Amino acid sequence: MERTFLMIKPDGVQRGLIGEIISRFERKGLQLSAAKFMVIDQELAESHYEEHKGKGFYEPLLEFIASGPVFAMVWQGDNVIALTRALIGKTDALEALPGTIRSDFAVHTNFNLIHGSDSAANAEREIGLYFSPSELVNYEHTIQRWV
Ligand code: IDP
Ligand code: MG
Repeated sequence: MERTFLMIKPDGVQRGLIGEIISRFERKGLQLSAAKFMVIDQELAESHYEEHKGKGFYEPLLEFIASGPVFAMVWQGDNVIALTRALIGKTDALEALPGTIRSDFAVHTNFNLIHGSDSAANAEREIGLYFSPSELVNYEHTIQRWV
């Protein structure tokens, strides 16, 4: 069982896509472990995206990600990191495969709707930035044996 951090960005919230996006993970058979509707401050934005510091899109990205509410989540399931990255699609909307979230709804790379952890190490780091251990809900997800 693996965990990942997923976050609907300010553009996804403003476009009314929270339900649409979450339903894709639910239908896949993944298990929701935590969720929080919040506005990111500058310090959290910098920590989240520290790997991109110095890149051309870094400063606009920080401004964008803190520009309005986001919907932060933890999901779990077998291979959940790779599975959710596949459902999300490539970073550039032009390269995202049809049927993925970014292909279906995004036009520009800087408004690509959702963040998803790209490795187990980053997932644990990002979960820790947004959630305390007590906010992760442990429960039996009865469909797991059918997926
Ligand atoms: P990812 O979200 O698919 O993991 P990363 O390479 O980690 O993509 O980039 C983080 C975020 O930075 C992207 O989701 C996107 O919002 C933004 N970004 C990345 N590359 C570009 C770019 O070339 N132009 C504008 N924004 C970018
Ligand atoms: Mg990334």
